[in-house]
Amino acid sequence: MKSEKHETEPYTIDSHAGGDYPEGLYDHRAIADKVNGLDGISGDGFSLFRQQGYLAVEAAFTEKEVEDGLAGLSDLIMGKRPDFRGISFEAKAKDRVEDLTPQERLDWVRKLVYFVDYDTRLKALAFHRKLMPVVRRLLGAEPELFADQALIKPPKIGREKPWHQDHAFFDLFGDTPVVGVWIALDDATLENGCMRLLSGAHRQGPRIHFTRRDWQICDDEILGQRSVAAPLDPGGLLLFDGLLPHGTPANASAERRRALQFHYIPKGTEDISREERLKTFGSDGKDVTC
Ligand SMILES: O=C(O)CCC(=O)C(=O)O
Repeated sequence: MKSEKHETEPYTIDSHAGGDYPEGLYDHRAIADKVNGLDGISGDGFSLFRQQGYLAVEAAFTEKEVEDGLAGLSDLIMGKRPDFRGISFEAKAKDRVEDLTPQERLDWVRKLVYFVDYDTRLKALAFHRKLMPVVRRLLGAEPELFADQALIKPPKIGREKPWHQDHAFFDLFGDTPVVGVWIALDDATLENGCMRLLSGAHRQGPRIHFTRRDWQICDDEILGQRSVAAPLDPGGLLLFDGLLPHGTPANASAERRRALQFHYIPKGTEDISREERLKTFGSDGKDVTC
């Protein structure tokens, strides 16, 4: 199954409320350890993934592959494929999009979705010969690319992505194995919004999500927990379990933070309805508040 989304508008604007968040929500207690290269993942690395729900890998992709990824994104943002409809701007760009030069657009785009069929360089990263065997082993099945996104977090205006489980966004049974791959194309730092993760918390299963600043886990469930930050150099990546709670703070810095994110599921996985998903991840009928 492949999740389909075809926009009819030339672009969209971020529709989530966004806004301020409690101090300390993204404080970290540790920095993620990294293994070197996708070839360097040993049996211990795979065990660590199962235990922590994530594995950070440095130097997974070469400088050239990172440059190609960035060039692919820039071309799509600058409109080199007019038939591509997957650009979403930051809410703050709402009344400005038509006035931006293609070059200015680079710093107002929040996200690109479903682009792999529009750029061969980006597609090559999603199906990279070193990545696929790792994903296959983590899934325990032949991988199918389920979702592809570029998450840009522009300087100064890039909003937070509140704490969530990716599974809560996908119309899949809660026990479907989902492997996420988050690839840094710029330096992802503590300041510009690198990933924060709740190590091991994927083993607690699905969590209720609420519509607040985004579709998210309640802040109170996260505040005071011991989270891990995962700064990465360009070409580094994070492998993570679809049930692992994670989030990123706003980018108040002057630095870009561009990343790719791919999700894989076992080939032939059945989908479910939105209503079915919300029975697991939604709050209705569960006597919970946020
Ligand atoms: O890249 C980010 O800032 C967060 C991405 C993320 O966690 C997601 O979109 O699921």
